[in-house]
Amino acid sequence: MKLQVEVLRDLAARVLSEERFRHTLGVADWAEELAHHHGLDPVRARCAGLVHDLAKEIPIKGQLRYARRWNLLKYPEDELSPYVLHGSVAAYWLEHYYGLDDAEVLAAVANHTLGRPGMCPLEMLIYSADLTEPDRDFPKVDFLRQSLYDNLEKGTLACVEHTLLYLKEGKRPIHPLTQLTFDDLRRRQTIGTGSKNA
Ligand code: DGI
Ligand code: FE
Ligand code: FE
Repeated sequence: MKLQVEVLRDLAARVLSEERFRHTLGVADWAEELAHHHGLDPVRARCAGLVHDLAKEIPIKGQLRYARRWNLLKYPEDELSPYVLHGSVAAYWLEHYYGLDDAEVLAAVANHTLGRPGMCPLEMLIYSADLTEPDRDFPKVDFLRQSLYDNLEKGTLACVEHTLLYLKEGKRPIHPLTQLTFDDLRRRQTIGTGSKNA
């Protein structure tokens, strides 16, 4: 399937609750704006934003069933915190049932909750836009939005750091990919390649 904003928007509107659809539009708008600002493809950013949470409202048992059937379980923690699976379930669904063949958009959808080491700019954009879309409201959100505007890679590092702190404060288990993503982004900053892709 060629990337068609209207098709993906209609799909999201059909599958999601009103509230989740509103969040989805917020992510799509903000990701598109950041993409323009950083010289990335705004259509891809909008499309990935529109479909990133497509599997979020499937009951958790169903998400786990799909993840097992489609071989998407990679870490023991995936089953312990199965609500982190909805990105990879959505990406598989979009690729295999809707014929979406844009590898970057699929990766951005798959990795929007946990990230991964070596994220491309579109993956960083969706991970971060998801956390900082206009409806999000927490004390540090304006700081994170500004950081993302200034430098996508540094801003994404700040977003992952925020997620780590939030999970630690809530005494929730840290998924290995969240920690690996943080370590990778920090290493990229310290070896001085930080702004190349931002
Ligand atoms: O789907 P959204 O709510 O829009 O946002 P999301 O896909 O980023 O999911 C957010 C949830 O994912 C939030 O409850 C925190 C959780 N999460 C992210 N990283 C980790 C995590 N949960 C655990 N246990 N461990 C993680 O490393
Ligand atoms: Fe999500
Ligand atoms: Fe989301």
